[in-house]
Amino acid sequence: MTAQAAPAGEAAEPGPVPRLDHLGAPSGEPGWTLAEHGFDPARAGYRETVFTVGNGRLGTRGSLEEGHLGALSGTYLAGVYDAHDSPVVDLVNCPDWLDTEVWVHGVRLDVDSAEVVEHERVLDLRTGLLHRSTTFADRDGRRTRVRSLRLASVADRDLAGLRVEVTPLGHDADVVVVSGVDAHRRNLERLPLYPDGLDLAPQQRWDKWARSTHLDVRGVGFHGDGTGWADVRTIERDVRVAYAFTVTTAPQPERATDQVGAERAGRRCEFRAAAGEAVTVDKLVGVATSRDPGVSGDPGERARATVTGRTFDDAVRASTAAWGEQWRDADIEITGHAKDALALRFGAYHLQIAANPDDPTVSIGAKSLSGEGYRGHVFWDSEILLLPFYLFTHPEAARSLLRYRHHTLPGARALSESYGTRGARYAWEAADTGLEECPRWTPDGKDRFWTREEELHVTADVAHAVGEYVAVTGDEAFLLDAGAGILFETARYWVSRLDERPGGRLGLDDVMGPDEFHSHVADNAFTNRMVARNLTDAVAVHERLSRTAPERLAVIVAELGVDDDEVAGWADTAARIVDPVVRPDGVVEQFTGYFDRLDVPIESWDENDMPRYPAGYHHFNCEPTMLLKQPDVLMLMYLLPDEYDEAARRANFEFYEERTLHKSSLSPSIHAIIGLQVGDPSMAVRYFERSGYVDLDDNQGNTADGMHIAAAAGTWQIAVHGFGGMRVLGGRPTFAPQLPERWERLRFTVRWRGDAIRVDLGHDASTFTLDAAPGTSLTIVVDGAEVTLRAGEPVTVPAGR
Ligand code: IFM
Repeated sequence: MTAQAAPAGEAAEPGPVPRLDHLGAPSGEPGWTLAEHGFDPARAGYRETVFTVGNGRLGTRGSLEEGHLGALSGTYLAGVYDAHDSPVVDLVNCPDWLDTEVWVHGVRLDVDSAEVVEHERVLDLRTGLLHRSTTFADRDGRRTRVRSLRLASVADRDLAGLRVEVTPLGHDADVVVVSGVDAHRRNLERLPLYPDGLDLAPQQRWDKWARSTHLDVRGVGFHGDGTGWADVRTIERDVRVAYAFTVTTAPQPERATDQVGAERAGRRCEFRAAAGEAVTVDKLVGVATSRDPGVSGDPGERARATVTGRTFDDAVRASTAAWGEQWRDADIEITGHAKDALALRFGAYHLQIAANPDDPTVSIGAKSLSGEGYRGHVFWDSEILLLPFYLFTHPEAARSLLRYRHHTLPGARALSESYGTRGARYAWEAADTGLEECPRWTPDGKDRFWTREEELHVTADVAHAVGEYVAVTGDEAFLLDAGAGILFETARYWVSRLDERPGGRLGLDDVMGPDEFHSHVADNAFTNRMVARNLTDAVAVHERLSRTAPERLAVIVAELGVDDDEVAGWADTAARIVDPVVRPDGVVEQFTGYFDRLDVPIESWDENDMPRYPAGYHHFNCEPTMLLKQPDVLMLMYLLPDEYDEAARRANFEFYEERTLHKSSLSPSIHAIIGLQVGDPSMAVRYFERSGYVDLDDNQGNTADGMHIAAAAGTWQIAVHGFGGMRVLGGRPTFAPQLPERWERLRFTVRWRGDAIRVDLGHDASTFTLDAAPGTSLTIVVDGAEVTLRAGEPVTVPAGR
């Protein structure tokens, strides 16, 4: 999917913050707001994505409430997938709770049928509130201002709300506001095949797409107490989704009626408003589904209970307070460079609205809940790019991501069985069941993806994440609940999947490493090493639990049918996996025969400083070359730092960097960090921009499809693990700060085993404060030297001691 490219840097302009003084102004603090000035149809899809509001349970795109030609509105509920009418499962575009019409003097106000005199929106990252102010003029020149405020509550993830305020300016008016829920929804399905070079207006962008229907609308209407409702069922998965909504107004309308269509219900409120007099319509929406874990009861009744007795103001207050709590640990602050600072906060905002710590049955799709790109499917992105952000800022959310992999173990087992192997094989693209959801072909049917069959490494990546989680949180109980099951079942898978090599060694044929330009390869270094680590981690955890929790371990192994011989077999298998070929200069061969491929130089870069394909090459014909889509050996060195020293990292960085095209938004961050580790800070700033500005500036032209959420997390990793030099080494948090010149300070929090380290890094000195119960102490390592922190006592360490 593609969208028109945006003018670089536009969203990041700090610019004047509009004075949206109703309903609580946006904070207006520099670095905390994302603003839109004027309505531009060509940028509307991009805005819809970046202005998404959410809470991990639902995400609602930043579409204008009244809709417009070319809009792609969407509310997505984590875990609500359906495969009816589509070749692979979709994250369902659920009923639209924004649905609002505003009529003044009988004229409908929207950007297509009225003139837009002024239009401003501000997303307040601190509060998660999206503020809007639009002044329309009708054909007779009469102006009316429409303002709105919306939220997806973080205090109660079943609750969302919208306030719309209409003010006739300089004229008395009959004002009608219809506010409700539209359950008539479709997912984008297949790109139309347009002749090459056809340039469509943005209003027509989605016009001819095939759409898929996932919802059977069981009914919409109003209860006797005036609460509206919409009740839908996903056709293939049979998940019930219920909405309930209340509409309240100020002042009382002259007349209020319920409008009930086949798939849409709304309250129609008619006012007589004097010039300059505002009418306000509040809508609170409760959402419940039949798949919500840990709750019982009719979804319709639960949704209704969510809105009963609630007011919009209370919802705003509670959610704002909850955001304040979240930001305490999630904030990442840069002083000295406004755009970099905004890039990090914007990313941290989107990462927070993507995760739900309370739902262990869902993970985060490649576009979070902000769009339909990749159909909401879950990739290795979750464990490798996203997890560290949550691990160090919100470990409860990290735990949920991993619990999702445990929850979907039955699907992973079934997937393994379908390939004739044992244990659990995680899907390259997963959704609600853990079964494989990755398409085989490009949407036009021309090119074959091999990721589904061959990107096996995701299984080892999940296992790796289990170890990371336990190391950082110290949550050993997680191993008993879920982690051991994941490790044992994945270890078992590898034993049955590995291929024989001469001399009793083992390897893997027909795989694809993270670099998706090369399929059907043998002994991809990344995959082989990660598999070996998966096996040895399983053995280590088995050994540890046999000492610390033998009775619980006995239950786990009995359930899985694992015995001591099998565990010994994992250790033996790990030791027999072939090591990658390493050249005398230390460069690791990405897979067998890689060094014999054509060495095609990268010679040009686009306006966003991203490498262009060399002439004649594209995504599907780089196989015979040494060109990389994204880091592979470097990713290995990033994930397993104890296996490769600095000299190895440097040699491989120098070799692979100049052959990497970064055709994945996951790519630049890893290059930035490894570059910093081997002493190349100049390149790191360049890579920071490539990663951090990808959605802020829409520099890949496809932000309209949803956020590149892994890039947001990768950008956070550049700041914390790269410039902050924060790593867990020898079981301790270590820091080796090297800030770019254009930053003055970098501040963030690292959650560590239930406590928090507040980190404030500078060029000359850095300060660390342990936020923990009085009397607690913790030893960290800064620039190679031990530093002991005591709760509440800041310690300042001069740079480069
Ligand atoms: O998981 C990634 C993959 O590494 C590159 N293509 C996009 C996927 C989803 O982000």
